[in-house]
Amino acid sequence: MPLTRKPRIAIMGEFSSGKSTLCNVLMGARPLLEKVTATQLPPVWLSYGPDDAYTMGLDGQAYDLDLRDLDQVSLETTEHVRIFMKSDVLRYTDLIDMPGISDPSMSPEVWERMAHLADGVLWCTHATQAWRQSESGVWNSFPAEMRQNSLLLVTRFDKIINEGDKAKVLKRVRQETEGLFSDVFPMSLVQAMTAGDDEGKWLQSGAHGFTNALFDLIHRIIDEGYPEPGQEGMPMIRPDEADTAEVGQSLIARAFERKMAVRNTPVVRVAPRRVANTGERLLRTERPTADTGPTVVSFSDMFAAAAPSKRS
Ligand SMILES: Nc1nc2c(ncn2[C@@H]2O[C@H](COP(=O)(O)OP(=O)(O)OP(=O)(O)O)[C@@H](O)[C@H]2O)c(=O)[nH]1
Ligand SMILES: [Mg+2]
Repeated sequence: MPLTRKPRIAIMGEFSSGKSTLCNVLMGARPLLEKVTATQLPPVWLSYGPDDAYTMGLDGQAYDLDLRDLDQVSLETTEHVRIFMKSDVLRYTDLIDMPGISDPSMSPEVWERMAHLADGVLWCTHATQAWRQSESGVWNSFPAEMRQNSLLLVTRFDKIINEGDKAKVLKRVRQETEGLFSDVFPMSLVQAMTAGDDEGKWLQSGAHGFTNALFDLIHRIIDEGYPEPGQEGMPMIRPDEADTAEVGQSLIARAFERKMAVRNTPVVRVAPRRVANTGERLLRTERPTADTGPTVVSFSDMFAAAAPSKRS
């Protein structure tokens, strides 16, 4: 039975491993999020909706939050910060930007009490010290069912200069995390964030493969999830309609939109016909009808769709 609410994807990892930068890459650069990156905060739960924010206190009360006061949010009395904004990627999933798992300036309780909310995790591990014992310890304490809904990002990959070293790190991390994540992606988040219309840079950043995997993951969570208690029999959650006033701030969101069009294309069933076995493997991709646009989302498609920006 499918999920009746949006999936919630937590972004986790050691401190300074790129969690908030990843959030920026997903949502598109926004001044607000730069502030989130710069401040010691409890978990930040991001959802789609008209601009609004509150803090949820440990006393169970919600308190209005003016985002200009973000740096005054108390770690001692706040369970999480909730921010609503019309960022396209949030039409598909909620995101929870977690503090670092062994941040010396913060008790693990700060993220532990929110961890149960996550349906899946994007785990950021710092390339030059990837997959430390502390990370493996925490991840092993999570339910095994979450592994297939989670991706491991080897971030700051640009910090490893030598190609041989890159391959070595990736091989070791893949070996040590075998079966623990649905997939592993080396990424340069800074490169992805600053790629602009430079296709080479975007591809080199690793963001393209990650985007596809994330889209699939979100839909797997929806398709294979469970309805909220009391919502059994309710229809499956669908992405919010795009709000024309506020369009596509990230290339990832643009790519999602194209992939969504393909996903929503009804599959036309035709009688099977005999095909001579030529030994070639047939590509099992859905075939879009003529008016639904390209099946393969290329960088230039995404960028053409993203520009010109409607934000001014
Ligand atoms: N070169 C490079 N720098 C990166 C990359 N990802 C993140 N950084 C930088 O690393 C620093 C920390 O990144 P954040 O995104 O704040 O890390 P974080 O995991 O949110 O950190 P905490 O919330 O403090 O635990 C920032 O200065 C980023 O610009 C990357 O892929 N390459
Ligand atoms: Mg952060």
